[in-house]
Amino acid sequence: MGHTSLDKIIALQNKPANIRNLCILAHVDHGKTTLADCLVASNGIISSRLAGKLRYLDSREDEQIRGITMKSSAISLHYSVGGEDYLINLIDSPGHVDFSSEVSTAVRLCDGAIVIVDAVEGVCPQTQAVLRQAWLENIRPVLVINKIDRLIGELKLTSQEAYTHLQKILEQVNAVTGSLFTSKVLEERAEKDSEVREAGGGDNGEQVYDWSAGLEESDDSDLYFSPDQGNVVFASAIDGWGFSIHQFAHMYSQKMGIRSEVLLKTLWGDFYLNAKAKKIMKGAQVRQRVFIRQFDTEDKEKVEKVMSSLGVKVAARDSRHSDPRVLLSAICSQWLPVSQAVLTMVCNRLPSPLDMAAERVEKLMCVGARRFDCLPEKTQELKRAFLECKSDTSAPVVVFVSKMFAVDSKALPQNKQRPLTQEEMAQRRELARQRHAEKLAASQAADAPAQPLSQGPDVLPDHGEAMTLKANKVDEEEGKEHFIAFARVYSGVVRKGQKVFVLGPKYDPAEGLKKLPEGCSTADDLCTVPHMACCSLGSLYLLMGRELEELEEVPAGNVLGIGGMEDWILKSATISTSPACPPFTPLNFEATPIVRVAIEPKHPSKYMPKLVRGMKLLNQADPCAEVLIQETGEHVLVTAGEVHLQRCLDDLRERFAKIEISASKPIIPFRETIVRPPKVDMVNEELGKQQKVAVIRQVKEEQSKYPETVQVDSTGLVTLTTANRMATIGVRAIPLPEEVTQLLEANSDLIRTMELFNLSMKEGKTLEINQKTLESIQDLKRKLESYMQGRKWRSAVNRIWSFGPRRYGPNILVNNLEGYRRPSVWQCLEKERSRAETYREFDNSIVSGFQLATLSGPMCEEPLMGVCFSLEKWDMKLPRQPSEGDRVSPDDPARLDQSESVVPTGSSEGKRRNNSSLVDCYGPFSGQLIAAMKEACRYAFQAKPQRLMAAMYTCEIMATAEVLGRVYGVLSKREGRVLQEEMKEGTEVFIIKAVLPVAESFGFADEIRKRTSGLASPQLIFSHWEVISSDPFWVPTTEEEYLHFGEKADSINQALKYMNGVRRRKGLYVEEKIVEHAEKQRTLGKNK
Ligand SMILES: Nc1nc2c(ncn2[C@@H]2O[C@H](COP(=O)(O)OP(=O)(O)OP(=O)(O)O)[C@@H](O)[C@H]2O)c(=O)[nH]1
Ligand SMILES: [Mg+2]
Repeated sequence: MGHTSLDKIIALQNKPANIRNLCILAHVDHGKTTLADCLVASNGIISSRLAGKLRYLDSREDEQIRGITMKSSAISLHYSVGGEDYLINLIDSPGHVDFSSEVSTAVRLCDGAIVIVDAVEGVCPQTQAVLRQAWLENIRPVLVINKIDRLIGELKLTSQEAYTHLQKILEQVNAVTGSLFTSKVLEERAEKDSEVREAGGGDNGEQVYDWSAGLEESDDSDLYFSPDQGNVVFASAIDGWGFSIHQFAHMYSQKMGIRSEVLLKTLWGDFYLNAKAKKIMKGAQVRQRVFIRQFDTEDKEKVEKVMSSLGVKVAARDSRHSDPRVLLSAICSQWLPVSQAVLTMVCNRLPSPLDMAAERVEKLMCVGARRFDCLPEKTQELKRAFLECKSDTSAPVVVFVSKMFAVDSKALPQNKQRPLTQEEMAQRRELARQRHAEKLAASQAADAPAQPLSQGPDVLPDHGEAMTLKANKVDEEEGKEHFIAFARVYSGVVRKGQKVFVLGPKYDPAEGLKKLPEGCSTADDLCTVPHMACCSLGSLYLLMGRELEELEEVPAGNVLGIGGMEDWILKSATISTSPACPPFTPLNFEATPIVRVAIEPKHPSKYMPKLVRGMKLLNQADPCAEVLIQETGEHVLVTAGEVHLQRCLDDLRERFAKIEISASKPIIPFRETIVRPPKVDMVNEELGKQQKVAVIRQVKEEQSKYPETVQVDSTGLVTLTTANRMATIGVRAIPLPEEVTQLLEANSDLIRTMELFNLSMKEGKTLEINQKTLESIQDLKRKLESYMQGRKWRSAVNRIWSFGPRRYGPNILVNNLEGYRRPSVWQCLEKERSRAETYREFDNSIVSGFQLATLSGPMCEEPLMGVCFSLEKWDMKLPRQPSEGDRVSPDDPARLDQSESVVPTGSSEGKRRNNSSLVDCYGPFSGQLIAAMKEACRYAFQAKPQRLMAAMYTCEIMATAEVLGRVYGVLSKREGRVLQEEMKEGTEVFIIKAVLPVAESFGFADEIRKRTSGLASPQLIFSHWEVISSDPFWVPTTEEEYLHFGEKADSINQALKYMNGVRRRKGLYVEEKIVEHAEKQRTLGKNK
């Protein structure tokens, strides 16, 4: 098949029933790009000899060098099967976990996915992650089990063993799908039940819950992968062959006259073929499996026979090649081309844009906690447009942009050298011939050497000049990166230059519809609605891997690139011609950006603006990278991992800033927390029984830690008075149980929604929260109650005052004041608000103080985690109502603090007056209270044993027995901990699961790779925070400790090392002795 013409593709774009939008998903290195190569080669875009070696879609240089894909890229292919022509919009995605955000951007635009699994490695962590991602976006997957050649070539399995091995892989994949399905059914069932209960139909919980009931009713049969269902292909992408059971069924049915339906059911399973009887028998001992035949390429005759019976012709140089693999691959790739097997499966099994499920549309249209039926009517009507996927002019245009990517201006079709047409080529040939002839003539007429060459060739230099002119123009343009929006049309037709609304993620169609006049269109240029902009689309492009083709219009159901949107879209956006269109739900990103580095140009004075501009561009071009300017003025880049960081830095250097930059060492995040007092000392002796040697010293130190205005009692209650002596507060810090901290971490979004609700209540508005979110909140509360039990936590959950930092963090403030009943944070769950509950004045200052205290702790100004502050005392001596004369002028600073503290309903007027009198020499009272609360929290925190928490990665390493020891060596050197080690069935590979502190992880992957000669390469995924057990402030106190560690106790304290590192970076005071007994050391050195 030759190169498909652009016209053909344009024609196909108008037939949504024959379009397949799909992406290739898999764990890293399972062969996505190699398979994509084979599919691309089937369209003649690259030569089939190079397929698998070229990795055409890995267009970046570093992708080629490192051998991993770093971005998702799309290509449109043509395929015909069963007399129908199909347009396949294929997106290749990266498998490395650092780039998992690119997978999210790809999955959003597709209706289906090819999930690849390596036949040897089986289901790996990223395989599970991508299956989940596909599931969350409601797209249908098909399976390709790749690298089957390795089963024969490397593992040397017999066909029976290979069958069992593959069967196991299928089971693993289906197990993942099954668990996704089960959790969904259970969720739906719970939802239904609660709806019934809500409607009053429930039996008050009398009935016994039968959780499996929902499962039995729901049909999940077509979810699973099974060769006889036609959703599995076995392939060896590198050799270009692959097949589905259907192909063999077809082949055998012709050969043996057995119906192919029967064959389909029996080719995969416990059956064998009795060749003589031409019958299929069950329960075979000797099974003749079709999918693996071992060729003996040495046996030339047999090869000839096989080739002729298959009708395959192989080029002479292949058959003579010394590597038998070349011949094998040449035969197989002609007999069973992988592209045919995969693309047939894709066309038959994956849905077209017309088959989009209503459920998926609703999910796309409902942002956050909103319900679909709460959306404005006009918005709900749009659902039909999605489902119909119509491309007539009356249909509203709906486009989603999932990412912006940068291309060099040279790569744009406008600036590219056009390939010559046939005529032009003939013309040039003619010119060259003329020139040649004249040259000949000139050399013959040797008497006229000085004569310039005749007229004819002059045309050429002319031509050349035009080219250089053009090149110059391109050079000028080169400085500019062009951004192209990676998008899909869901409804309507987009045209170049069309006017559209660009909707930001916070746009609310209800508000938009209210503000814009009835029946307004994009042509009216009305742009006063927040989060909505009006602009015209730039050029439209067909994405062809490394190339772009310009298009005039693109109908619904297609993936496309849109130029000229960089001023309107940062990373992703929804584009529509209808103001009723809601912004799509944000993409699900699996990776958390965690590696931060500070960046600086080599010559800051000269290049700072260039760096700032470059970082801005980088931010736009990468779905996951974050750039920010810290309070300290540093420019910080946050990335998902080391490989991602490297790519971002390269991009900055070479594309976006084009300057030399230097990056700091990664800034590692920590958390600060408190723990229960330990029962044993550092040498595992019980503390109570020991004689404390250094008690006196300690007590002295303890006292000197606190200023005079602060009192700390023996239970850790800190009492503090504001500077003007008007208020006294008492705070105690208590460590939260670990489960609670984890629960709060996991539910931060939910807590944020809840806090939004509470804030809007305070302002007298109500926010609609959907039933599902309410249930999750209820569930969160229930879980918190079950974890927080015992005397200490009595009714603590109901008394939660706030969460922090930023109002949704993993620390809580509890109201333990006698006689203050404030509205609960759980008020969204309450049907009615009790009247007795009102906010006390300055309630907000207490919250602000708590927020500040939890944002940066006393150890090294890192955020707190897992700490509960209980406010036990809050006395205020507020002066009486001031007289009129006390009023301050309007521009008095006292007015400022009104905005700071949101005042509860009813008392606002009173407070405004009070405030003015509270301004004393110490500044506004609310500010003092904030400061006092913050200080009190810090001292209360310090009164308890403090610990640092380190961010931890998990990693899975595959290694063979020989290198196992080395892997362990590297892990333990870097403070890693092995959680699990198991042998992969049927192989000699061990799988090691381990956790590793982020602080020790830099260069880890490289080191492992080097130490194991490239056999093991781990991927690090952020998993959780873990308390570092050593106390950074530890000094020996007991006799045993003195004996063990000596008086100075200068053995390495990991926590102290980390803490001082952070303090030093932040320019905080670091207490350490630099040189001790310097002379002695010098003499030691001499004696050596
Ligand atoms: N033996 C064998 N090797 C294969 C096969 N397919 C791919 N490979 C090899 O596997 C390695 C990874 O292939 P890629 O196509 O780059 O893998 P990928 O899934 O795109 O990797 P990422 O994009 O980095 O996630 C390459 O060295 C390929 O040569 C196959 O069918 N058999
Ligand atoms: Mg790849």
